[in-house]
Amino acid sequence: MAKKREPQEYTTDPAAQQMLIRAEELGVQTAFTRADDMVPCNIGGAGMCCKQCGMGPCRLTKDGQVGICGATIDTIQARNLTRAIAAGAAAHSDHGRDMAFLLKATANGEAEGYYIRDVAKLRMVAGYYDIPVEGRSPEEIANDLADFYIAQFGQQRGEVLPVRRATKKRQQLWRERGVVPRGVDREVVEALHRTHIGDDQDAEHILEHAIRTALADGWAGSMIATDISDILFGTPAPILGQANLGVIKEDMVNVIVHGHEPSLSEMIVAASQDPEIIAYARAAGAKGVNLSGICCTANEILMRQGIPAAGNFLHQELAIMTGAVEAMVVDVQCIMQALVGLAQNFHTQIITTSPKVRIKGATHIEFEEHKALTIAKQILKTAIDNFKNRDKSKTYIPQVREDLIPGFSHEYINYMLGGSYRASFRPLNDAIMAGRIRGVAAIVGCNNPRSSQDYLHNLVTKELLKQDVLIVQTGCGAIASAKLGLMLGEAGLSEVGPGLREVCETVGIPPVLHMGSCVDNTRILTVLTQMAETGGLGDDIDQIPAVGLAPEWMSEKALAIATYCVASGAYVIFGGASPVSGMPDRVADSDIVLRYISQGWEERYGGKLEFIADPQEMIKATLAHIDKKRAALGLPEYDPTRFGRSGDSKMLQIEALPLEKKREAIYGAAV
Ligand code: NFS
Repeated sequence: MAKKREPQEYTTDPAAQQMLIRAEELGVQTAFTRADDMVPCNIGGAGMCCKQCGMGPCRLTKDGQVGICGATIDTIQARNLTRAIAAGAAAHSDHGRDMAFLLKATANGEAEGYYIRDVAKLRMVAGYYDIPVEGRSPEEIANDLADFYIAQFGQQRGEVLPVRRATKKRQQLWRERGVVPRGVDREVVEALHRTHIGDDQDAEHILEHAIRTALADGWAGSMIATDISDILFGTPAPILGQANLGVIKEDMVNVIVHGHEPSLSEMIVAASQDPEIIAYARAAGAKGVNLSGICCTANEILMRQGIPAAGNFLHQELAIMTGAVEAMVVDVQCIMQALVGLAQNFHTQIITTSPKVRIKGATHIEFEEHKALTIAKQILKTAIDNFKNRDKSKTYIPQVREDLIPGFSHEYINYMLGGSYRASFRPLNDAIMAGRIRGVAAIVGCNNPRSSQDYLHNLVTKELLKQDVLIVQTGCGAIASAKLGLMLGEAGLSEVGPGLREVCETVGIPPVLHMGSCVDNTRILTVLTQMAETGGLGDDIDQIPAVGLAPEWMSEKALAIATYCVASGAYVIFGGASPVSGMPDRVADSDIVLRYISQGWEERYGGKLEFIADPQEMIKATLAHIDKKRAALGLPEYDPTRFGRSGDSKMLQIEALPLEKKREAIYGAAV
């Protein structure tokens, strides 16, 4: 059995620490304690176990050993990784498909409570695919766009068309390598086919299809999901929000929405503001209904409505332990089965809503878009009816919460840099070219109870900020920074390098930009593409001084994201353990795949995937890559002392100096 850790070792979040002490008092298990009890299988963990057929599972632990069918270690590892990527791509893309059906139903007046909120985005997206917009109603355009998007999933031949939104050079590269996805579903199905017993048995060939499958996620399934969420619920723009368990309120009916699809959560937000529901809650003795979110559902409604986030992935059990949550409403993905058993210690109802997800012991209220508002109200009334069952003696809400400003969609970043008439990435490119901003890092992904919650995220984020690296975030990583207070204008600036600080002060942005849920990682692809097209930083993503990091990854979706980012030209660093690490000290050549997804992919796509457990090494590798890309572009070497003389804070400091010191501070000692 692994060593049992103390609450302070489980997490760096003070609210979570309080709740884990509470868990010990109550004698309940959590993912943190289960991780202590469950030693990971080192053979499976290294990708060296094949359980694709009934002759095995075959564990290849000796030099030169092969499976019963003769499969070699690299074939097995490539199969395992490709299957994980296919599952991740399937999860994102099935979400995208459901959004496309919702758009269709909305366009045809069949989706109760939904309407098209962002007509400008609808017209813009339709324009990418030559769908006529002039003289047509939003519903007509939306109907055609929905049909077009639905067809992208089942398309059999040709190319998925959102790839047109990549740089010309990148599209060309994908075509030359034969990896442009034909249809989203086709690539996922083919990934499963190729990795079945007795099929594709050349690791590099299998991994080329992993690239194609991941591209079907990033440049189709997920991109479709983000587009439609913006069209139906509004493209995010900065808004004030809060994060952490302290957003749960003692005197209100607390409902937590958890999962991924904004279709349900947005409707629950609407229902919670309905006078009928507010009156119903008051009649039950509460002040009203207090909504908050967990995981990517949290990000969806935080970005658009400012609904607070109760926390990230590892907060789901902790929220229930507050004893103050009347209902946790879940849809799909990242929902722990342990919630139901844990909730039995309290009065919390776990309500499943998706036709795809049921959990034994949970209440199922199936969500259906045709009666969405009615069902959302029914869910809230179920929660309100449960308020009377709350046991005050079991209530414990840690008073920890932070303010934040989320809502940095690529459209908003473009606008904020240039205003309505000059919307452009030019100022960002210029700041990178001058060296004010050293480079950009996207720090995204999950929590993983194998490491201390948020520790790796926050350590890497804080260090890169000091090094003048602008950070964009999504998913549970974004909530980690939010809880730390790094997403609030000036609040995040005290620890930021001088050049980056100047830019943040001039533009009026926090140094860490919250760009949304994990599906919204496609916004990062769009930003990088627009940066390449703006000029000065090469002509494709692989030339930009940028790195993607997922320090605490755990889900298959994260692997799919990593792979489409690599195929798009990015260097991606994952923390924790590699699922294809092999044991090269015991089995020679068990790291062929590990090396291939780094050097091999870099030669082919200009991007690479590496697993680096040590955070200091992660930071070093990030900065080295950024500096290497700067040098390749002929940009000046990064110099931390060069900037930081202007900017609001500097001017305020200078203002406070006596006259003679002022002159020196502005012009330097030599003047
Ligand atoms: Ni992303 Fe979002 Fe969080 Fe990981 Fe799960 S919620 S889709 S997978 S755990 S970041």
